[in-house]
Amino acid sequence: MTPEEVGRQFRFDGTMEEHDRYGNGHINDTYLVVCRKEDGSTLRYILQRVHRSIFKDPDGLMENIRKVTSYLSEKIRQAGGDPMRETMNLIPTLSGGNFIREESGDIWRAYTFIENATCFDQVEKPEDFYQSAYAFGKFQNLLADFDASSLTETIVDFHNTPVRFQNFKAAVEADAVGRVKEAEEEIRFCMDREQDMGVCINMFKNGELPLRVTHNDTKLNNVMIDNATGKGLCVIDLDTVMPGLSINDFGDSIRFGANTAAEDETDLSKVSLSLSLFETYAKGFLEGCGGKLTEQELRMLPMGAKMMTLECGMRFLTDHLEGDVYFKIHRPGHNLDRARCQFALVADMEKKMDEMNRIIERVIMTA
Ligand code: ADP
Ligand code: GN1
Ligand code: MG
Repeated sequence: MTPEEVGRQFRFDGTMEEHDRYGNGHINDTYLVVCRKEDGSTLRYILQRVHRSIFKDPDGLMENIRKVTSYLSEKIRQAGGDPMRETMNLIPTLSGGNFIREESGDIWRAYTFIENATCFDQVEKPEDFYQSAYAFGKFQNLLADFDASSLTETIVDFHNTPVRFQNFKAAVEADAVGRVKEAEEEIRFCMDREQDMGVCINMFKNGELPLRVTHNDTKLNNVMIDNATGKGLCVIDLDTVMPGLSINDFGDSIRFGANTAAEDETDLSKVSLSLSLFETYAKGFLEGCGGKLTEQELRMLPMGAKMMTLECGMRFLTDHLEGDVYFKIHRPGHNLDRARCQFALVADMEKKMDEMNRIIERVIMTA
């Protein structure tokens, strides 16, 4: 179905006039829709196609989002906030559901567009990074009493790094599109770190790290910063909200935002971990979490950063070896470039592990 055909099936206020591709996400097909109301004014919405091949249980996925957004709405209302701006709001369909299913199994959903707020693709000001950290920490904090068992695991083993490692090895073995040869160095980089893969998940299995309701995809462009106040306003992209580890939410933000280069930078001399941004984020995240993290979680935050970067690099590399079937790419070899960049960052994090640990100690002391 075309976005116009789909758009007609949602309860938009006004008539759909325009739609354009929007945003820089790697997963969904996102459109910005403009509707004209009878009085001549316009309203904007986000319309998204969610792929069946990635999210295999669309009903479960949308039910998660419905439950989490209504829970957050209530919490925000109680705190005197504005639920229309501080959380995502699904638009119902004409038949009263919250998504449209195509024959292919792909689904479409719509949200109100959050106006006068920005999603950044790179840190422009440390203050924005601090605000994003606070927002992600607070998101976890607000969901601390949410019944995690009522959530579907929308992508099974999403941050199960040993399983990701197995998938990676299978992709190397299969060499489906003949790209193993050109990626030998990157493959070796992962193989050399086999011992690391289970560190976080084993601590969870041993009861050393608690399971929480987490976002699981905490990159900077999944949070909106209010243009007027400069504050972190709304956490978006809720497809992977499910039980997970707090250190992974922390770590994925560091992977993306504390890199001195873009996620797909090809000049690897520009890639490094900014310790100053690491500290900025740690302060914001701990404040947002409101003192709820355990000592072990705090201690493992630097490891979370390294493991999320290694896991993500391995996922990009796996996708490259499988023929770019998962992440959207914008040029040939894009996933390999992304993987190389992540591995350069992992190598720098390994050098800076002691400094990261010292920073966490300092942030705890001053919290
Ligand atoms: P993906 O899973 O592909 O990353 P997202 O849900 O993150 O998809 O959406 C892609 C982009 O669309 C976001 O980075 C953001 O810029 C924009 N976006 C998504 N939802 C909204 C919204 N409700 N209001 C304003 N912008 C939005
Ligand atoms: C994807 O959806 P988006 O672009 O915010 C991916 C994340 C990766 C990220 C890498 C559902 O995030 O897990 O860390 O790309 N999301 C999914 O940039 O796989
Ligand atoms: Mg996104």
